[in-house]
Amino acid sequence: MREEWAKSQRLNVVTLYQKIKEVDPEIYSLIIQELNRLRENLELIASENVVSTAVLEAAASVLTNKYAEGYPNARWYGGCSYVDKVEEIARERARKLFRAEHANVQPHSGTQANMAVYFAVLKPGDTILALDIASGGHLSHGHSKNFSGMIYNVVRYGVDPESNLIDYENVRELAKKHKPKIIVAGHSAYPRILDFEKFRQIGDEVSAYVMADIAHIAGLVIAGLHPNPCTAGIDFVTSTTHKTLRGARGGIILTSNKHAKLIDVSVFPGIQGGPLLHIIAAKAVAFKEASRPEFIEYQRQIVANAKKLASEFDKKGYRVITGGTDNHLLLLDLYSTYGITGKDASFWLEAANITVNKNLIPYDKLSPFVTSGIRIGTPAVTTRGMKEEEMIIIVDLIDRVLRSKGDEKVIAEVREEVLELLKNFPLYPEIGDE
Ligand code: DSN
Repeated sequence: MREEWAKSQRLNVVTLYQKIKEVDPEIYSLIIQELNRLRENLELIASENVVSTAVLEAAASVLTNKYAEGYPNARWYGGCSYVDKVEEIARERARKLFRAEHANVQPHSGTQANMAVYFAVLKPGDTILALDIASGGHLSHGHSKNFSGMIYNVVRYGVDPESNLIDYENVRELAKKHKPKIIVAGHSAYPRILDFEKFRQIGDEVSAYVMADIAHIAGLVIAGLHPNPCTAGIDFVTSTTHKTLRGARGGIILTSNKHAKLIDVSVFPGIQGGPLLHIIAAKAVAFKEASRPEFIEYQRQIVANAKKLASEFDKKGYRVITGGTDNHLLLLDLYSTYGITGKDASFWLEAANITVNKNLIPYDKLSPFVTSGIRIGTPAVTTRGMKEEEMIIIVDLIDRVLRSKGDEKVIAEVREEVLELLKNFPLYPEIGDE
């Protein structure tokens, strides 16, 4: 009896899905449909990726049951001996990967990580200097409809109108003029290297804190393919764990010992209650995966693939913002060259099983709901094993859909070719088929 019970509790991903099927067929069916969508689509959203089954298992583990308000060895609840170890391991691995003195692995998301930093050092009305959204900035960097834009006085730096690169002299001028309490270096859609040393210098000149939001480029930073803000004297480094880092969905904050207490208190009890230990375990597993040599190779391929996409689009006459990319993403201006909006393009491409997102481009004249461009990223397709030769095919497929202006026949043909291509790159074969 006991043995049977024990056996029935031994969950793996497959049996877990079988339970959902029994208890909640409606949600089960949606999970399977999403699994099939992932399998049958070319995922080119720059902020998305596909985690390993080890990460999935950790995220679906019994640790979801545990309340553990506080930090390891200083909790408000009993029974935390194992989860304490999980969080210790996650923190240690994060510290090592990013060469940071202190890591907080509790933020539920990148936005919460940013919120914790702001709440740690700013008072309402204080000034933030951050990249504007059309130039690649993020909602939580002071968008007017986000808490950050509502609570703080936000001053924007943009990119140079010609090169579309960050103009550090302009950042310096604005910093001198507005005396921000914090300068934010980071982006959601900027295809070039960020110069953290320059941000640090500017921060020092005006006695401002500097926060680097490396949500998009965390994997590249770990692999040494992008400068590391943790070793450039940046005060606070925030990140998500699910983009190029390829871990469970969530956030982290990296900082120095000097600011450690400030940050920990700001995360808990400041802005969050109990941490999600199952997600922290999944982050720990992803950090372990990210410490392997294969991860560095994977990041190299992400960048090589993005560069290949950029050069192929360029060859076909597309306007690639900044003329290319140094990282995992590129931005295409479709409107000025072909009169196509980002909204239409992403809609047509989705119909052809190619997922991208519409995106503002620098100095965009169209609304954020329409946009002149699309953003394309390579983390997910690289996880599936694609290399430069597949990037050539992908550009051809996208180009055919866009040039046809969403012609149904072309979309149907491209969709078939996408499905054919994806057959060579199976996704989660261990989960099996419905
Ligand atoms: N929504 C993410 C992105 O797509 O860049 C950032 O949070």
